[in-house]
Amino acid sequence: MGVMINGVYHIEDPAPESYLDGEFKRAVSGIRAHITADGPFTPDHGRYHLIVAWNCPWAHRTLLTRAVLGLEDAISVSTAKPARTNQGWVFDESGPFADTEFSASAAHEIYAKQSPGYTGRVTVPILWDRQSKQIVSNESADIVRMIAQTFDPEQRLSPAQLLPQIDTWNDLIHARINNGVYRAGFARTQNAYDSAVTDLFAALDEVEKHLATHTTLVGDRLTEADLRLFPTLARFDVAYHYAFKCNLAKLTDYPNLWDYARAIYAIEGVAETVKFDIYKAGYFSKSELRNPLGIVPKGPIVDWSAAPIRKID
Ligand SMILES: N[C@@H](CCC(=O)N[C@@H](CS)C(=O)NCC(=O)O)C(=O)O
Repeated sequence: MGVMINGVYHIEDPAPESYLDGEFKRAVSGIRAHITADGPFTPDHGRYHLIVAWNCPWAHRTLLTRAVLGLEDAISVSTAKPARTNQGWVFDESGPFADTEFSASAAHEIYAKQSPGYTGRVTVPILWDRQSKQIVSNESADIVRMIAQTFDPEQRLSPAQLLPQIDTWNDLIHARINNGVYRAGFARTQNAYDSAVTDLFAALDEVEKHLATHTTLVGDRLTEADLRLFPTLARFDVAYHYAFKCNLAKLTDYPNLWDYARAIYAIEGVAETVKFDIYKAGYFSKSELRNPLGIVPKGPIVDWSAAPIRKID
């Protein structure tokens, strides 16, 4: 996997051990500035540009936030191709996978614009500030919260009184579900896989139980916590169930989670952020470890537009 060191992209991480274990990791703080009312990054329409990939679940939560708050015209987007190459996330010269902001051919070119030189992974999403010509943040959790809190005067997705509950759910969802599917799919030993998959499905059982008596995760209304769970649910049956061996059950086997997922899908703007074929193209792209022939399965056939019982708005 590629890595950026002092602003220069390296196809292979030259020090993967130290990157994982110590010094190199310490140097990688990520880019975590914040948009605030007082600035220097103020919530101005037309000022920011998001770089995403449709298949990336972390990017998906930022797209969902933008969509449900109706900020499509306020924050522009470039979308990388679903399959990464040795250049990492790459773009076409034109068409839906072109970078409309910089005409970049790879996301690392955007990180290279950061000064002082960036050291760390070349991940999406990236939130770029046109005014100061730098990346504000490459941390999706921060991007979601800063958009929800500063671009929406009513703070509908993260109201102050619900933040403690939202954060409790966010922690569970992040560790055991969003990241849980990756811990299962990327496990290199049977033990690591067994423990990840057991914990993932225990967490899904907890959410299923909660949704039997609640419309959503917090306050019977749509919050940031729902937008952080939804990307994993949307990818579950088409990708994680097969590609990541998360196969103790499908999303469609959980009556409450499945109804809840369709109710979120039915919210205005959400369906436009969901691209099942691209999830398949991404998660089943050629990989020596997981899918050496790069064959993409045809199914499953799932009817996301079936009317849900609950209504979320
Ligand atoms: N903490 C980051 C993680 C983002 C992330 O890991 N994105 C993946 C794609 S789904 C990526 O770009 N990985 C490339 C790499 O690690 O080299 C966030 O939530 O924004």
